[in-house]
This record gives sequence, C-alpha cells and structure tokens, in this order.
Amino acid sequence: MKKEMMKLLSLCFVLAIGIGLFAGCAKEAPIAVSTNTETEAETEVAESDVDDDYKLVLKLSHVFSPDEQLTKSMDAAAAKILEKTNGAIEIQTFPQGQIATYKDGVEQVVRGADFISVEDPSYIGDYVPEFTALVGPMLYNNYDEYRELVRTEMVQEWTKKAEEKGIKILALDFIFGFRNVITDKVVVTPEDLKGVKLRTPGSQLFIETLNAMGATSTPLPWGETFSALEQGIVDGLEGSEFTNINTKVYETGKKNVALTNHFLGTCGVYISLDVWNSIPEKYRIIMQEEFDAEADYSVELLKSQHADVVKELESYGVEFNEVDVAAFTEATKGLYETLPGLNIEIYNQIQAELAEIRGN
Ligand code: X3X
Repeated sequence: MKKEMMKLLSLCFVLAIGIGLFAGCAKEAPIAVSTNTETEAETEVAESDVDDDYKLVLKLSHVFSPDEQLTKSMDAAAAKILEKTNGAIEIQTFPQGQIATYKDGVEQVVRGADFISVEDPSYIGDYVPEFTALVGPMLYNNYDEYRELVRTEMVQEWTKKAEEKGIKILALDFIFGFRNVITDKVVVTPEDLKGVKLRTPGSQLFIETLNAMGATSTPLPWGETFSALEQGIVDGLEGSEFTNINTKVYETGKKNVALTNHFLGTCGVYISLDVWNSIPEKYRIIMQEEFDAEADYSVELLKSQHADVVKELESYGVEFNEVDVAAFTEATKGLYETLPGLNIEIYNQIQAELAEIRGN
C-alpha cells in the first residue's frame, strides 16, 4: 500500500513539472526594455499584441530642400525603418514645407496626429521654455559641446517635462551649421545692423534675438525668403553655410557673411507621446536607433565638409568677416530673462554644464 502511494505521488510530481514547462514555453518572453513613460506590465501587453499585420503610417514634415543633408537624413532614416520593421512602420517624408511645419508641425504632434515634426528645439520651448534656452543665442563654440549638453541629466529632465506635455523627443541634434548674418554689407557690431531688415523663422526666440542684435526681424517661412529678398521686403537673412550653398542663397547677391555664429542651427525630431506608446516596443527600438544613427552620421559628415563649403562659397564671391562677438553676446544676454518662461538661472545652469564639458 505504501509502495502504491509512493508511485502515485511520483506520477503527480512528473505531471506537475510537465504542465509547468509547457505553460512556460507557450508564453513568449516579453522584450525586457522599459521606458520612462510606461510600466513593464504595459510593455508586456504591447508586445503580446504585436502581430504580422501591424502597420502604422506616419507623416514626417520639415522645411529643408532636397540638396540639404537634413532631407537626406530623414529620407534615409525612413527607408531603414521601413526595411527593418518589414514594412510595419512607414514614414512618409514631406520636405520643403509641403504640410504643417514650424509651430504648426509641433502642434500636430501635441494634438496626437500620426505625425513627426522636425524643427528647431525653440518650438518645443512654447511648451517647455527650457528648450528655448537650450538653443539660445551665443552659447556654443562647436557642434560637440551642444551634442554633449543634450545628453546631460539636466536636458534629460527637460525631455521628461516635454513628455508631460505629450511630446516624445526622438532627437535634438540634427545639426545643420552655425547661423550667421547674410547681407550685402560688412556687419561687425550690433550698430551695423541698425535699420537692416532680416528674414528670420517665426520662432519668438529668433525674432527677439535678431532684434536684440540690432536688426529688424521679419519672420517668414523659409519658402517665402527668396521672393522677399527679390522684392526688397528684407535686406538679408541669417543662416548656415550649408543652407547658403544648398539652397543657393549666394545667387541672391547677398554675399557678405558676418560670422556671428549667433545660433547653432539644429533640428529635433518630435512625435506624439501617445502615438509613440502605441507602437510595439520592438519597432520603437528600431526607430530610435535609426534616428540616432542618422544624427551621428550627418553631424560627422557636416563637420568634415564645412571647410570645403566655405571655400566653394568664396569661389562664388561670398565674403566672410569676423564680428565683435562680445558685443553681440552682451546685446543678447538679457533675452534669457525676458523671453517667456526663461530666467537667468536656466542660463547659468547651461553655462555651468558647458563649463564642465569644456573642462573648465
Ligand atoms: O525649425 C527649422 C529651422 O528653424 C529651419 O530654419 P529656416 O526656416 O531658416 O530654414 C533653413 C533652411 O536651411 C531650410 O531650407
């Protein structure tokens, strides 16, 4: 009797292990990646929901022209994402302001559209003012300082604030060069800009900065810049050497570039947080990796091309001159206290981080 009981118990034991193993194999393990905004439980649900039919079409919008690296980078990222997700994530790119751009593009994101906005971070500043300070005037000496700064804990905290406003930031460093004043006169000090009407993008940061630098800002979308120059509505503009060469600004006759370096031209990549969280984790990883890789690639490429671009512009008759940097810095410093939501503390925090980055 005792022997039979032992046999029965061993049989139950073997059966229990078998059932347990089967149950364990039947459930696919979730990808163990969590985000700032999602619990692991939610990630598991998202993963188990992934099926072969998953498909999302996103519209990506920006103002850049076909010859500009930013356009090439966005097209390349979209193509790789389509390929690596086996067609699940299709990003349709719309360059040259064909659909909503600037403030309107970011608004699409905030409203939760299936939309990716690629714009200067100061447009995020309308929702989280720290981003206006991040790209404020006269801050950076080179691209790397900015790239290091956006990876600091301080800026990571700001990106969390953007998420609270429904904006997921996928990148902040699609750099397209330092922005300089482009006119038909030699500009060295803020006094030289008195009465000079300059086209700027419609971001409040840009408008106020160019005014503080002594000019009269005329906010216009990029697409209206050339006709405004032709018609004499503006006397010049501000932009990078890459903008100058790839959109042929030098053909307008505005051939004096004052090396103010007042802004680092950079674009971020923004998507609605709700849309982002609805995308299965394995596709989000691919998207993030591809945008990161394109940002790295394009920044290195532009760094290596800049000297040749300057030479080529000079061969078209463009003349570059140094400016009184201290005078422009002095003229614009007050903006860190007067622009909406900004205060000198934020400026000081940025300067402290930059000092560390520079090894001071
Ligand atoms: O938000 C994006 C940037 O601010 C665009 O700057 P903008 O409007 O001076 O355009 C730069 C050109 O290179 C576009 O072709």
